[in-house]
Amino acid sequence: MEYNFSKDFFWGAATSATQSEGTIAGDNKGENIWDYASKNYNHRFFEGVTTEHTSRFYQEMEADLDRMAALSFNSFRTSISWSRLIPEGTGEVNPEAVDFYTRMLDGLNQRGIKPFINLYHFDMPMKLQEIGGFENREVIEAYRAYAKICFDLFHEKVAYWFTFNEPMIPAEAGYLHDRHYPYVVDFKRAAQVLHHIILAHCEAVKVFRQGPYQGKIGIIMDVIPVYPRSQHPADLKAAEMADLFYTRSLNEAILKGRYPQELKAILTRYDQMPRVEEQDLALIAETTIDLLGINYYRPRRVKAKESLPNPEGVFSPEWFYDDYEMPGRRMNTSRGIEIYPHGLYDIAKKIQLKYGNIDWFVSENGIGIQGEETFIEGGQVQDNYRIAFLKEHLIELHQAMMEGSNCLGYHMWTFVDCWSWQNAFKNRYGFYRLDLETGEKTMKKSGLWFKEVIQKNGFSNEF
Ligand code: BGP
Repeated sequence: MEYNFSKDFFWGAATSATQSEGTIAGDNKGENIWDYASKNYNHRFFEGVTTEHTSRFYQEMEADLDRMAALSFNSFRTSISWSRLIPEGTGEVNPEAVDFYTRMLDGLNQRGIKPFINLYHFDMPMKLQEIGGFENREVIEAYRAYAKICFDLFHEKVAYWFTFNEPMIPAEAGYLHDRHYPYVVDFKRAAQVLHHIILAHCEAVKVFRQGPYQGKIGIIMDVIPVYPRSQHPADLKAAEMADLFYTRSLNEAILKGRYPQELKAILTRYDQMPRVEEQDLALIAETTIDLLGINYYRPRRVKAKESLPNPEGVFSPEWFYDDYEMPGRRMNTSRGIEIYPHGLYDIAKKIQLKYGNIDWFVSENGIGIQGEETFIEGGQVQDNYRIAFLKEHLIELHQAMMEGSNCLGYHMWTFVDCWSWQNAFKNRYGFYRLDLETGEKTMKKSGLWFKEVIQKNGFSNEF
C-alpha cells in the first residue's frame, strides 16, 4: 500500500521560542512568566531545569537551520518571543531581537523552508503578567500592538502567521489546574482569560487584514477528541459536557464566530460567567481565519461521574464527567497519555463535516519518551517507536484526506529535543537528540525516516 501526499504538502516540525532559544548575556531579552516561574518555582520543573538551559537555538540558529535542511523540511514553525522582541511587553523594541529574527527568517527562506510564525506560545512578558496578563483587558491592546510590530517588521519574509498556540492552555493550566504560572485556581478567572485571548486573536487578525500584508493568518488549537465509555445516556452526556467546555467553547468562537449557547446557560447557572461586552461578540462574529493548525497528542475518554462534586469546592468542567481509563488502552507511559492514531482521522472528519472543511494542517503530533539514551546504538537513537507512531498517524491522516479532508501538511513535535513547560528535558520528542552534557545534537533514526518520507512525498507500508 502506498501513501502519497500532494506535491506541495507541508512537511516539517514545530517548536516555540521559550522552549528552544535560551538566553545569553547581552541579548537584552525581557523576562517572561517561564523565565520567572522556572527560577522562582523551580521545584515544579523536572530536575529544576530553567529556561536558560534550552536547546540553544538563539546561539546555534544557523547550524540548526542546516540541520532542518538536512531533514529536507519545506516548512518549520516557531514562535516569536514577545519578551525578547519587546522586553517590557509594550514600548521599546529590542534591536538584537529584530536582528535575530530577521536572520532566522532569511536563513529559513534561503534554505527553501517556509517559516510558520506563531505570535504567542504560552509566554506572557513578566511586566504584563504583573498587571494581570490576559485577565486584564489592557493586555489585549498590548498584544494587538505587538502583533502589528511583528507584521510590520517581518511580513515580507513570512507567508503563514498564527496568533496563538493552544489558547485554551494558558487559561486552563494557568488559572484552573495549577500547572502553569500564575498558578491561580479559579474557573471564572480562567474563563475571563480565555475570553480575552479570543479577543486578542480577533484583534490581531483584524490588524493583519487592515494592513498591507500578504500571506495567511490562522491559529493553532489542540482539539482533543472526546470518546464516551459507552452509549449509555449518562456517558454520552459526560462526553458532551467535556467537549462543550474544552473544545466547543473555543472552536466555535474561532471557527463559527459565536460561543455555544449551552455554555452561557451553564456558566450563568453556576455564577461563572466572565465579563463579556456587547462589542466583543460582534468582533468574534466578524473574525475568520485562513488556516487552522491542529495539535494532536491524545484522545479524551470520559464516563458519567461516580460521585457528586463538592458543592463548596472549586467549580470546574470535571464536575460533569470523570476521566475513563479504557481497559487495554495503549499508553505512552513516559507522558502518561494514551496513544490513539485514529483520533487524528476523527478530528479531520470533524473539521470537514462540522467546520466547513477549512484548510488545516497538523501543527503538532509527537511522542515524548523518557530515557531515550537507552535506545542509543552506534551513536544514534534507534527510535523505532517514533517511526511507528508517525506512520500510524500519517496513515489515518491519509485516509481522511482520501475522503476529502483539506489537510495541507504535517509538522512533528519537535525538531531538536526541547525544554518543556513542566517536564523540562524529561521526555524527548525531537528528530535530533540533544545531549545535555555535551550539547551535541545528533539525528535519530526517525529523522532519517522522515527525511525519506519528505523526499518521496509519502511512503509505502513496508517502509
Ligand atoms: C503541546 C505544546 C508544546 C509541547 C507539547 C508537548 O501542547 O504546544 O509546547 O510542549 O505539547 O507536551 P509536553 O512538553 O508537555 O510533553
